Amino acid sequence: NVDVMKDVTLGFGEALKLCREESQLTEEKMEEFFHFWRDDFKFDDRAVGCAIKCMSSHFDLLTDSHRMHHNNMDNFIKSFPNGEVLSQQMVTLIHECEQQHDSEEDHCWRILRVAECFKSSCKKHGIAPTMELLMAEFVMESE
Ligand code: M21
Repeated sequence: NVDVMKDVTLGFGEALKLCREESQLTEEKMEEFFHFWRDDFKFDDRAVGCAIKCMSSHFDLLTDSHRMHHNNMDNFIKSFPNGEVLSQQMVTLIHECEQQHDSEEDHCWRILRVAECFKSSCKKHGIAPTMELLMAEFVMESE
């Protein structure tokens, strides 16, 4: 399961380059998307939320109201090896986080809060990938 989350993170992270400019996210703030899973990652920069919004739109994962498109998210996760073992759980966790933060009207801030909530839910459920795994795979992919 942590392997599935690793693959989804790296796949999702491929959109970061495309989204830097529109989200005003500097490389020093987030060099690579998988740093999202670091224990010291700070959820204090609105631009990170804007980047996740842009990256989600790139994969067509948002509805017109900038909430998760359940069906598309399910299919996106299933497009990774063994994604079907995690897709429904991830959709549920993200949806629960969306409900907790629904009153935030700014899309970038709300999505940042949802992402933070999602990260802590994943840790609670033992499906967060380890930094070691992510780094190792990232280095392999870029070689
Ligand atoms: C998908 C792999 C790693 C993900 C990190 C960010 C996930 C945050 C999900 C937010 C989706 C958009 C929610 C909109 O309310």
